[in-house]
Amino acid sequence: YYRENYDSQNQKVVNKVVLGFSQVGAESDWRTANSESIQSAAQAEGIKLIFSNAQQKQENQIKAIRSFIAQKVDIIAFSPIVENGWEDVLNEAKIAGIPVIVMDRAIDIQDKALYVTHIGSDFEEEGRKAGRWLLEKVKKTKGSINVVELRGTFGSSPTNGRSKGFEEIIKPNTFIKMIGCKYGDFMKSKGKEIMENFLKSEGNRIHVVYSHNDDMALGAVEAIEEYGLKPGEDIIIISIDAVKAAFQAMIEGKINCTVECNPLQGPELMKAAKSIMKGNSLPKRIIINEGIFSQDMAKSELPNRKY
Ligand code: GYE
Repeated sequence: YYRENYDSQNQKVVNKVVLGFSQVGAESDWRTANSESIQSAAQAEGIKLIFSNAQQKQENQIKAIRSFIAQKVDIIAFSPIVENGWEDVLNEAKIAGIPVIVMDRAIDIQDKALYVTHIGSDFEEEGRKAGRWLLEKVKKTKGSINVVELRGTFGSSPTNGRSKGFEEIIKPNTFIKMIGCKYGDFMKSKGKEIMENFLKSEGNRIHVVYSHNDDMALGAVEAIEEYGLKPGEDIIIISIDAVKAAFQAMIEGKINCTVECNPLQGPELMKAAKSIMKGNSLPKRIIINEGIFSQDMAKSELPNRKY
């Protein structure tokens, strides 16, 4: 995909469109699939991609965006690690005249004109789906149901949305009790660690784990097994993302359900980038459609999974 320009001698120069993308990190299977989707879609569309990994640190993302501005890229896109703190750097992009696309995670900003569009999932709805599934699962049980929540990254939009949506469904049902929540940055190792701590303090009182992503759920599975309980039977596990490894765990009976969050957003991003270059306007919000999968569907669905 090309952009035409005229140089100082008024000669036409044709360059590939350059997209600077600042990625969150490489914390999960979801993220790996998302990065691959962006890289292959850029190649397929002939867009030159400058890809930068922020290792889960906002300051690295701010630096990356500043370097995209310095390199005079055509478009900047990023998946913001956390929701707040983007005013300054996005104002710098605006002054440089570079359009910005927010992808995957959302930002919380007053001046909505600082980005063109936000492409990504509805995290609150994912949380509601998880909550509704749990309600259905436990509605006939007697006594209270104790839930621990493995949250993602503090201040990130998927964490905020997934907590909020789940709570909205669960709260009116007072027999379901949230007995603890901890942040595990969407990483398997941290999911395991925080689950170990929950088991140490709460032990057999835990009936349900609600994990904000599959990697942390898989870490929790290990912790529960090492503790001598059966994940998926002694403790119900609800997760989000629906990556292949979670399907494998569902087939083995160790995760009960996973809400889909589709990482294959590269083609949508390139489509948006091309529209912007053509001067077309875009909707402020582009939502990715998603489903939910439980153990009974895992075997038949696994061969269809792309990530
Ligand atoms: O659920 C998690 C990843 O931002 C939606 O980030 C994404 C989340 C995803 O690390 O696995």
